[in-house]
Amino acid sequence: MNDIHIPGAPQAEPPAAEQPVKPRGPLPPKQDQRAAAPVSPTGAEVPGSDAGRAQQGEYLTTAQGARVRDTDHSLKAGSRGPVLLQDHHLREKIMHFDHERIPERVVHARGAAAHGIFESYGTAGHLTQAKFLAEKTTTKVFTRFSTVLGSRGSADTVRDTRGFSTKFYTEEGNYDLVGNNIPVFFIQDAIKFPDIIHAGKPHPDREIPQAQSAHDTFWDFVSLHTEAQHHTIWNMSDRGIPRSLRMMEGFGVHTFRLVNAEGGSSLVKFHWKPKLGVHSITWEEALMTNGVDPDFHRRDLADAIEAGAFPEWELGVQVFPDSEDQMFHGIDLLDPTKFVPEELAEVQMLGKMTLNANPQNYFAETEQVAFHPGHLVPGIEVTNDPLLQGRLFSYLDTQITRLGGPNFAQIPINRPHAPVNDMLRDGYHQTADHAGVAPYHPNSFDGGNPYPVKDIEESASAPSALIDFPEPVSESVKIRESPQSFDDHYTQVTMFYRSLTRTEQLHVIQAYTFELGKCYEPVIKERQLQQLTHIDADLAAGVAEGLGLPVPEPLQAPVEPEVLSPVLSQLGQTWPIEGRLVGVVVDESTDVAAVQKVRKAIDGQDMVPLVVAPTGAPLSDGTPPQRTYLTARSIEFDAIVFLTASAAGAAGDSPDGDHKLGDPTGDPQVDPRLTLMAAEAYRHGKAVVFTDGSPLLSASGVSTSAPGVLVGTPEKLTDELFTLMGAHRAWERFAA
Ligand code: HDD
Repeated sequence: MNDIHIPGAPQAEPPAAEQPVKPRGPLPPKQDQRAAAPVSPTGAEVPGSDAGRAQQGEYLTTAQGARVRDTDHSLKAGSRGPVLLQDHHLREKIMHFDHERIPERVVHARGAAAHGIFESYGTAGHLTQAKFLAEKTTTKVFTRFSTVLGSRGSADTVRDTRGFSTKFYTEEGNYDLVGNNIPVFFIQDAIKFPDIIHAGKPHPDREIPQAQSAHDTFWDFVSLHTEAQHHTIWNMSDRGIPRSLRMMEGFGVHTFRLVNAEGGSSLVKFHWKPKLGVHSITWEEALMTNGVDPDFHRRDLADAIEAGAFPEWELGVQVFPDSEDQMFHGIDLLDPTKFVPEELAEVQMLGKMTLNANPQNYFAETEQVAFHPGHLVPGIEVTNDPLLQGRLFSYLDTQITRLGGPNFAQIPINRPHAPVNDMLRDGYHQTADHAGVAPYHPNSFDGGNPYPVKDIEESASAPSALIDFPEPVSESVKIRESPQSFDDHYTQVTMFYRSLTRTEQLHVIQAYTFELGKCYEPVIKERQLQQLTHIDADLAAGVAEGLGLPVPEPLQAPVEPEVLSPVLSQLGQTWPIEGRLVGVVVDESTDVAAVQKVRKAIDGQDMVPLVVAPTGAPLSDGTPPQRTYLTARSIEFDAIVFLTASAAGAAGDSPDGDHKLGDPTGDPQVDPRLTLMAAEAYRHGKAVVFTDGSPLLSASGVSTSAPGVLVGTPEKLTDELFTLMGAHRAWERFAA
């Protein structure tokens, strides 16, 4: 890891801010203070040189570059008089402020992004002529993660699908893979996209709830529109509440067509596989996090990158023959509500993405980036999936409203890294100063440039994008209906549920029970229960019991799935633990040597130790704590080491006196905030370490014999702790 910026770790003291002084004569030119003062929230220097900054120089200027003497007072007719219209600085400043906001994305409004690289293994030449996949190359990327339903200011850990969009700046033009962390979608035809989104967004009368599917209109739609049941069960599973953006899979969802240099084609589904594995939080943690730290996921991503724990994903494809019927093991590859289990088609890895730099400016990059599933390069094409076909229209269209005109490809974050020689001219926000007089083809000015590939290259297979693979088109009539092969809405839903472990199934049951429990209309709950009877009898019975409703008679029995897909489960494996956060809780009596030993061991695993102390006062060796009992809450830690040897911070001693959290009836010798922290971490299945005889154990109700609870000399228990963390949770503590 880089040694400079461990989130929350001690940082060099920033220089004290200069006090404003009243100038007595001309001020000496000021030095640029940015280099001296850390500017990121964790104290790290913002990457990028000053030369690249839009704003330069020591003097404040107007937008026209004229120096400004005073920016704190408007020009008035006398110090108590009215403001004069001629004050251009005032008008320009206010005018610009008034227009700082642009419309947020109609979906996926809340997002966080990072820059990185994609290193191809160079093994895909037999599948595609796309150079960034076929050759062993490195391509710059920008990846934006998002939630779907919430507004830009909503919370991160809501139960929702996550967007996973990557822009590859290839030398053959930009390629966008605009996917989700769930491999199936709610609907089979794009014409229904406004319907599912209207149903999922807040109710139009009161505009509540924010960023949630736990309400009547959502469940009304999915219970009436049965093809949505598959995506919905993924949302109700732990996949709907990821632990981190770094610990999510990504899926292209649709089937795409790859074309190789010989013109041979294959159908593929894209997969992103996170190096850290797929992990989730518990629902209680999600609810708490939304209040305690609504920026949990974006903070985690930015901190990890800043700490040098760069997240990585492998990109792979499942490959299917480009057959006439485009079916695979009875699954219609054009149906976006179906996925192909990895047990039937393995994922072949093509390369690795590493996210290694945070954006410098959120608005310029994360907000203005414009993805589009139709941004394709030679060798990658779309299929006739009706959902994908509609997307090809929507993404171009939406940017015109969102980014204010048709020239959004010229915004720096959207600019291709390949030469651009289009014939698009003028329009709002045109920043190119096009030379030449003939932006049309053919022309006899401008040397006839630009030429389409076919006018230059003789070979029909010369690389060019959007080559329209000569796929036969069925001799059919115009018709508004889906093929029969789209009709089965339940078998894969049953397969998904039955592929999970019992612990995960219980989470699914609880999630449905919670969400339907938030609905007001009995008929909607009953209708969705009816749907569940078509998926799995145990699922329907579990949810019905929680809702206190009878289980409806199934109108059709669940179909026994031909295969299960155990790879869908998050349990039972061991994963890398780098980049995880471990709380190290101390009190006045803690031996600082032990603290340093534990910190060092954690740091040695490329994890982040965060010291939690009674107050912000440094430990006896001068180490400043990163959290206090007041600012820390269990949800931000993956594991906690309690080095509190004694009866820590007895009630009443704490600086915030009566305002302590926790159970006032507990052991008066133990700070209730620690009791709460230990009890929560225990309840959420996290690994916890206690000193021998810690009064915290009995006060928090933690059983010393429970799996994942270590008691003894904490600095000697770190290896055991790290092994426990590799499994993500002590799953045995959850009901099964
Ligand atoms: Fe979409 C944004 C993913 C179906 C219309 N979509 C958007 C984003 C992601 C997805 C990740 C955020 C991009 C970003 O970070 O800027 N969308 C999907 C997936 C789909 C899907 C995986 C199905 C497999 N989307 C879909 C349909 C339509 C749209 C069927 C419309 C017919 N999506 C949009 C949009 C958005 C968008 C309205 C909003 C902002 C934007 O495009 O740039 O055009």
